[in-house]
This record gives sequence, structure tokens and C-alpha cells, in this order.
Amino acid sequence: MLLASLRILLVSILLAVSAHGDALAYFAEEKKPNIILLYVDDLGFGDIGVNGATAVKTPNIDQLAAEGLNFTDAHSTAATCTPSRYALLTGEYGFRIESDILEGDAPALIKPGKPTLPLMLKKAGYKTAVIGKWHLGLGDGNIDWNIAVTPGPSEVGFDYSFLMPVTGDRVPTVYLENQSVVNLDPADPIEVSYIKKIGDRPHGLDRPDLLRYAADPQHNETIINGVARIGSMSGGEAALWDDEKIPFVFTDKARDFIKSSADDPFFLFYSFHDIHVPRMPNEKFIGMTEMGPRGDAISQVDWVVGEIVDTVRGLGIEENTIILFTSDNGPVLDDGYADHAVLSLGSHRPSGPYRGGKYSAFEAGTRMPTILRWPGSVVPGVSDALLSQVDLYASLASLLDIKLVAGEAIDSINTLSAYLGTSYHARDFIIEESVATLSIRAGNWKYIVPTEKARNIRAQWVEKDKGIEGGFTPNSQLYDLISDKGEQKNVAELYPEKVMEMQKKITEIRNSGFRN
Ligand code: NG6
Ligand code: CA
Repeated sequence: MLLASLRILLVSILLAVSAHGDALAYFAEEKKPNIILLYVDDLGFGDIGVNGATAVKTPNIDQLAAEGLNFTDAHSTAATCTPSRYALLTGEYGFRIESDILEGDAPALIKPGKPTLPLMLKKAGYKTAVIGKWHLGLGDGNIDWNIAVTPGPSEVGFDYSFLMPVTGDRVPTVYLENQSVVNLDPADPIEVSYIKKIGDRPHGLDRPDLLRYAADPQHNETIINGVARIGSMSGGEAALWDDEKIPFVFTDKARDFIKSSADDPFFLFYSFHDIHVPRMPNEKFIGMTEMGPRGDAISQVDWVVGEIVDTVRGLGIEENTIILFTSDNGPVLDDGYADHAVLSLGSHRPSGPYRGGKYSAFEAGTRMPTILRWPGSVVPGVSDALLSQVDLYASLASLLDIKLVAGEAIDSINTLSAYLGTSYHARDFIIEESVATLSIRAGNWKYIVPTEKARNIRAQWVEKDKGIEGGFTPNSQLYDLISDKGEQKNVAELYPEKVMEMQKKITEIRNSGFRN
């Protein structure tokens, strides 16, 4: 206990004296901390107990918050998966490469040679792994799923990978271990097409009678395990995953990796498939909430968190392990499948007090549940620092005394002291990407860049088909989050100078990056 307090004091002093929150020489003698990033898919700010969830209990996540720092204004970079993950791993916003939600056969988005977070950590001596959903593209544009798929995680810095290649609602529905399909029978090769129907598996459009959940027109191709997916897939019968076992499979792999790495510093990017669609929680969790599959999938996430924490505790490496829990984008209800997510919400608000959700330009698109736990080094509490996931790169580099080179992670700023809670100030500005436009936060001001709805197909799709408040309008929108957390009152006309200032700042950032 005393040792732990001394450690916290030491970390605080080192952060305070180093001019820019730079290197902790401290680690020269101490062991570098392990880093576990628990990255949930589509989990909303209000979906965890500690942030006010009412219809689902998340005891393990709440415990993590009780023993760590709970952030109330921490953001993913985007309101969808691919650009959020791209920014997290490269320290560069997705809009710079116009990244969008990728199809299941899309080529690798992070090109070999690009500086990445795992490569930076490898320079500091870390063993690195990604386990879970990838959705960052694989291969070079013409994937043969029957041989090792490259480039992929190993080409961008992961020593070990165990992947769901895209999303649960896209084919191929198979795991890849170190970039090769697990359990592939060479006599039953896999083929995938996003253009035409291939093979004998029925498609949802033709056989709605075979479906567990009714699906929208995009989720109406290959039926696997009673669920119609996006894309057509033939072959690979022995390799198909079992949706109800995905979290167990990922967690077993994570346990193995943690155990076999306990003597090295390691980085584990644990990328959940939950609570993305199709939501098919294991029977162990069915009925744990009255919210249906979406709520039960949150219980399943909470269970995984407990398992990972127990593994770390069991190995006696708790005080040397940073656990960062967060999500890639805001919440969504029926996202293609009628899985009753809309019903039985009661007083539960997936977006918490914020407006919008996944895809949206409003706050709930990117304001993520975020908890950092590092026993003995980080004082438990609540932080309202304006934090962005894009800064994890430069912040961890600073923690480990790795100097970033010119052109590396150009949007990533060292906000380590805010991550570790020795300061409650992180960013003056952050950018939030949605599917149709960019927003900028300057302290508590929020500005949404006007967008021509009619010209943007995805924006139309979100607002019309999904019924999600996108916030995409042809007019400037300015909100004062101090008096108007829920972004209800557009004050752009009252503060034309603020609007101009925000527009200018966005242009500046677009042209040069945050760190220049
Ligand atoms: C969309 C899918 C949606 C989801 C999303 C990706 C349709 C109509 N919807 O294109 O179901 O898969 O992509 O979600 O096709 S994300 O969290 O990975 O960004
Ligand atoms: Ca997501």
C-alpha cells in the first residue's frame, strides 16, 4: 500500500517536472508497464453502470472505474469503426485518407511502412498482439482466403493476431490466426464476392423463412447460423465461427497471450465484436437484462472484462499493467437486424445525456465510455479532460521515452498527464468525424460543419433508414455544451465570430495536422 502510494507520487512528480510531460526515466530501472486496450464495438457512453446505465448491470466495468480513472469527455476520432481504428493505430485522422466503413474484401488500409502504435511499442521492447475484430482491410485487393493473407496485422506491427477479419455481419465468417483461416479444409476452399451470388448457401433475400431476425436489404445475402450477412461466401464450412462462442474464443486467446507474455512488456489490443450486430450472446447471458440481445451482449462484454482483469490479477502483474477500456463509436439500436434493441429500453439511455449515436455528428457519436486503470500509479477518480483516442500514440510514446519522427502520427499529441490523471486538462481542440461531415470541439464549444444532405448517400441512409439523428444540415451548427449538453439549441447565429474561428481552425488542422 505504502509502496503503491510512493509510486503514484513518483509518477506525479516526474510528470510535473518534465517540461512537456516527456519521458519517464523511471522505467529505466522499473519494468515497462503492460498495456491492455479493451476496445468495445458500438458501446454507448450510457451503457455502463458507472455512467448511469439502468437496464444492464456491469459490475466488472464499474469495478474497473472504481479502481481507475473514469473519463467523461473522452472521444473516439470517428462515429464509425474503420476511421476510429485507423486513427487509434496510426495517430492520424481517417479523413486524411478518406477512410470509410470497409467492405469485407477491402484491401489493407494501413499500408506497410506506415508508422503505427504497435511498431512504436515494439521499438520500446513490447510484444504486441491484436485479438478480435479487425475491419481495417486485409491483403492487396484480391484476397485468396485459402492461403496466408498479406499484408495484415503482422506487416503493421503485431507479433500475433487472431482476427474476425471484418464485422460479424460481413463474410467471411471465419477466424484468421496469424493471417491464415483457422480450420480450413483445403478440399472446401473459401470464396467471397461482394458483387454477385456465389455457391450454394441460400441468401436472405430468397429464403427469409430461414432467418432468426428479419434483416434490411443490405443484410440479406449469405445465411450462416440463421443470420443473413452482407456479401456472398462459398466453401469453408469447417472453418465457420460459432457466433455464440466468439467472446469465449477471443478471451481464451487473450488469456494465452497474456500468460505467455507475462515476463515481457506486452501490448494487447483486445478488440471486441460485441455489441455490434448481429447480436448473438451466448446462452449464459441470454435474459441477463430485459433489453434483449443488445443488453445481454453488454453483460457478455462485462464478463470478458472480469476474465481479463482476473487473468492479470492471477499472474500478479496488476500493478504493472495499464488497462484502458473504451469503445470505437457511439451506440446504435436496430442496425440492420430486427433484434428488438429498440424495445424494452425503459429508462436506459445508450447515449447517456448526449444527442445522436453511431454515424452521427452529435456528441454521442464519439463520446465514449473510457476508463484507465493502473493500480499504484494512477489515482482513482473522475476526469472531465477533453481527451481523444488519437493521442494514445504520442502519450504512450512519451511514457516510454520514444521520440516521434517528422511525419509520424501527425494528429497525435502527448496528453499523458491527462490519461494518468495528474492533470485534468488534455486538449484545447479535437475533431470528431461522422459519416457525412466533421465537427470540432474547442473546450465546451461544439461546431458541426454544414453538409449538403442531398449529396451524401450515407447521410441520407442514416437519417432516413436508421432513424438516427445525424446532425447533417446545410447550415452551420454551434452548441454551447456547458448550458446545452444535449445539443438542442443551435447558437451559430448568435456567435458568428466563434463560428468563423472554428471554421478557420478546421481548415488549419486539415492542412497541417495537430502536431506540426
Ligand atoms: C454498415 C452496416 C452496419 C454496420 C456498419 C459498420 C449496412 C446497411 N449497415 O454499412 O450494419 O456493419 O456498416 O459498423 O450495411 S462499424 O461499427 O464497423 O463501423
Ligand atoms: Ca463500431
